[in-house]
Amino acid sequence: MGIVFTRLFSSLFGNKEARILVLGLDNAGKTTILYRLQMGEVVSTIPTIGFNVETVQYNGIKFQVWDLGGQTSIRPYWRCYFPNTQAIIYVVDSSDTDRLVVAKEEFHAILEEEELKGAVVLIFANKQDLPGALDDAAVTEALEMHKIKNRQWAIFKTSAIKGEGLFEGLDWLSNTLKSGGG
Ligand SMILES: Nc1nc2c(ncn2[C@@H]2O[C@H](COP(=O)(O)OP(=O)(O)OP(=O)(O)O)[C@@H](O)[C@H]2O)c(=O)[nH]1
Ligand SMILES: [Mg+2]
Repeated sequence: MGIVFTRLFSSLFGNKEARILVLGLDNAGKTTILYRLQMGEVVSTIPTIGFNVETVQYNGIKFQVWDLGGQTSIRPYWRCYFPNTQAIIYVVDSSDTDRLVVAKEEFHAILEEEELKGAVVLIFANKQDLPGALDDAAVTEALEMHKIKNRQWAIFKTSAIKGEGLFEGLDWLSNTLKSGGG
């Protein structure tokens, strides 16, 4: 089936599919989050060179979740994955205050991309279990979210290690996508 027909067919029968990119600096916790969502477990990770992709069925949506490596040298390859993306999960290490400026710059560069214009944005202020982690309001400010116009977005405090906040975020994402976002 063609992609348009597949989407129509899926949405008619309540089996919506969504392609999600998980982006963020290296060490933010993207891969840990992916496997927490998919398996409900903390896996031990190594830095991702390339990508991991898994399917997560949640709240009537089949999410195809792409977790891309975040190291400086491989960030330029993120754009290869941009086409046909309905949502971005942007993961921030809320305890890595030294690199929040870099995290902000990469984030705004993503939002400038034509191919991601329609994508909704879910931010995970991750590693809330660590001492000194900034809360959601502080991460919102650090990412300069006030500059963002014409975009559906939300931020959630998460701890991938403790399994907190992730499914609350996915609830928001699935409801937003079902009501026509992305
Ligand atoms: N304390 C704490 N550690 C976390 C959390 N999430 C991830 N980590 C740890 O942070 C480290 C990096 O996690 P990854 O999931 O590999 O990070 P990544 O964003 O995939 O990194 P790249 O693949 O290099 O882009 C690992 O040691 C994780 O166990 C969290 O919520 N709290
Ligand atoms: Mg990774």
